[in-house]
Amino acid sequence: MPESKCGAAEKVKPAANPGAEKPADIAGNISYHATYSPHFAPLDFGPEQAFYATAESVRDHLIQRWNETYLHFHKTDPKQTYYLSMEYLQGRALTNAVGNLGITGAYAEAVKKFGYELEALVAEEKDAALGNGGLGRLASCFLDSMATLNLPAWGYGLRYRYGLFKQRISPEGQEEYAEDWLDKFTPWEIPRHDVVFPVRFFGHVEILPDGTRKWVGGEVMKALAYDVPIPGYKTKNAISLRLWEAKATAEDFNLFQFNDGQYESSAQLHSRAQQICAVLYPGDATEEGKLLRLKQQFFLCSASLQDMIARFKERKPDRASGKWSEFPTKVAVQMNDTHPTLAIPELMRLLMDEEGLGWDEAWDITYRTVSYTNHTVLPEALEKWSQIVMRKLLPRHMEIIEEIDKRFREMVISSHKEMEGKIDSMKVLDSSNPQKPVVRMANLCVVSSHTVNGVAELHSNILKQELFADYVSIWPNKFQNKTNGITPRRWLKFCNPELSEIVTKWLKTDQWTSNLDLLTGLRKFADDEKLHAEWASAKLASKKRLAKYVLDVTGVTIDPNSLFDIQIKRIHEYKRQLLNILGAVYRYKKLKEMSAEERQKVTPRTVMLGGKAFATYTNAKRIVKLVNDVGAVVNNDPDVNKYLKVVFIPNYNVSVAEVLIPGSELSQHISTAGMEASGTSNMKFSLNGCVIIGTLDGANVEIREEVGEDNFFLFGAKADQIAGLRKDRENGLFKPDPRFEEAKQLIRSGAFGTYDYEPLLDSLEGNSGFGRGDYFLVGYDFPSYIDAQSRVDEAYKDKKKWIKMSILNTAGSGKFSSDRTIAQYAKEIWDIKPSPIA
Ligand code: T68
Repeated sequence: MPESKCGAAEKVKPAANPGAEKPADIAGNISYHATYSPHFAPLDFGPEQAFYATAESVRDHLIQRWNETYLHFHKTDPKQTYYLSMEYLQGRALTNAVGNLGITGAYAEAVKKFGYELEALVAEEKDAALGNGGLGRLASCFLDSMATLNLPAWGYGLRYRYGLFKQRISPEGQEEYAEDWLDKFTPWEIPRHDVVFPVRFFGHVEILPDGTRKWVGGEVMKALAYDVPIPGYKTKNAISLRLWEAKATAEDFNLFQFNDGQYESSAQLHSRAQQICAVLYPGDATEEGKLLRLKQQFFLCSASLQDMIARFKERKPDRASGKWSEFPTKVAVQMNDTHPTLAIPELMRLLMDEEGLGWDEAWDITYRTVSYTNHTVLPEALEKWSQIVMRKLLPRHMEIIEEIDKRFREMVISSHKEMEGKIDSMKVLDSSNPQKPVVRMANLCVVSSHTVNGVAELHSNILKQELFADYVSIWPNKFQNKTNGITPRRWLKFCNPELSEIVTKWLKTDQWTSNLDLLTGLRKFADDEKLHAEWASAKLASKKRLAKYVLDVTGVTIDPNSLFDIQIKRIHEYKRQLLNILGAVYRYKKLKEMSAEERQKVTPRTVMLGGKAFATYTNAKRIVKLVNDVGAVVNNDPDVNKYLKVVFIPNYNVSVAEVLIPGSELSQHISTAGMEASGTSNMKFSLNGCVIIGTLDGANVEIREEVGEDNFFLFGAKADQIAGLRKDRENGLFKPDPRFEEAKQLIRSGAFGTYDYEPLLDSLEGNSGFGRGDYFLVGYDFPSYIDAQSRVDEAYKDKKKWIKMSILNTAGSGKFSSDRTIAQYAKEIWDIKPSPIA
């Protein structure tokens, strides 16, 4: 072997049991990759190069397991679930991969031989941020659980060139930049040049002599698969996240035009193909933007369904000649919100037009195959696509949707006469505005899926009682709840090693990592002083790490002995970051009014907020600006900055969350009741021994039940009061609390700068009107929020009490493992069973 940049290079075949591999062999394998899978000059072996070589060495193990799992599923032909999602927020993969494979220690030792700490190499990896927020991260937690539970299940998504934007904070506020996660290369994907499907757009429908219909013409692109192996925890199974990329072919390249100097027109289809996977959520303010999003959605659905059908046939070749009734016994398709709804008409089209089935048979198969998860009840977030755009882009699908709509209406009239009056709101096509007829995607999902689920008890009840109430009388058994969950591996074991060692020590087992209910075993030690001491020291270690991070990224020094109070999530008015910052403004004002002696009795607090505002969501961006402006004043005010700091954490993403959550003591989940479907960061905080201040909304309700009322700071209106409170407000019956007026007044006075906050503050005023009338009830909930915050301050003074609350939060988090959620989906929706490789 030649001498490489990092010593002798020896290719070592990955051991059948990765845990048995010696650090020296691992080091040899890493140097092999540095030499023979080079991405850099041969003499370089800095942290970045070391990261890539290490990741490639880990990838050998992943590929081995992924191959075995693929073959195993191929041979045993189990029923398999396909999770269709436009988003996956995977974050970094290295820690998770070595952790799930059980080889963290050996790899840490191996990289030491090159003078590196594993943590330092881990930090070289860019986050895969192919998602916006909760919905995308949920999909990633689900993949981890599917693999861990040995379920035959895969994820399908898109390989966006640029994922969620990078956020920078300037004096003007948030700025967005393309996040180039593929800038160099990602070691975690396997390009599958053998897995390619055509996907058509535009064109027209032709009627063949036998009366069948066929979609022809238009433009055809190729979907190329990239497989990301997803290892299970302490199991041999590794499943696939299959991401599609759009490509044009050499035939689409006009060499004549190119040689004639017409460079742009020579490669038009290539550039249109590139647009499809260029960015996650391209802006949809323009017609072009809307069309592009619809193309993305269809691209995902069409490629994935063709792939599923190919696999269905491949596993038993005699199926090719028509055992279609078996399809729903072998394939379950879960639609992650309405974004992949086009899977419904696409499956119908493939079965009818490509495979020759009749409507009834195709419909029966489709209905038994697909199910739908709803993640929001906000009316503006319920997708509606223009029928005109849809007919142009997908003419055959539009015909199929029209037929689904027609048959649904006929069914209601013939079998549910009592619901006839409700047809207008239930039907799929809404043509009430003849200028802008639309397809209601959620209605299409409900009508065509065998099961519809919400993501927390409260949310699922709202679906049944409000949003989808009319359908319940037609299909009483179609609606279910599947309370969300999070993977305890990433969100406790790997991100908070100090706390997880303590948990393992006191429970005398590490089995909690795959059986999270075992955490209840901590309850009996909730008053144990030794545990308290260990718990407090683990928390302090995480707080110090967080304080260092904050200093690095913001330049603000924060005191690890102050109460760390965190709110991190997408910036949205319903999530009420504005309530949080108004509370901080009020706290600042009171501190200013106090004497120096009085201040000394105050519980010092560090309020941290982080999150991205959608680029065109002006009020959300104003909130980001306000948080930063308040921070700049408060943090530099020598009278108060020992007692209060306000920090905006820039560019919040999965790896930032992995530093913030372990260091948190109080976290805010303060949405207007009924508006947050579930929330999942609330589960992560609580699991890490952080106490929640929150409304009775989404999964907060269940968290509070599990951890106990005394260990949760509750405030605010309840979901069933909201409509009435809004009505009261419209009738001029709302009397604002003077404290609320004081906070707004201080901002208006210019205490935090001269930026025009009026539109934001104005949204909290008046009794009604567009962008006014305090739709999210910040003013109504403000006094009870401030009171709850005072209870927090008091509780924190009693260290023993606080630690106990913290322990009981962790102890009560067992229910919120995504293993539990996925086991329920597997049994109650998908009807699939674990299939471990031997
Ligand atoms: C979130 N939804 C819910 N949506 O808001 C959250 N929407 O309560 C829940 O915990 C989470 O889903 C998981 O169930 C989203 O994250 C989106 O990101 C989204 C994206 C595009 C269009 C609509």
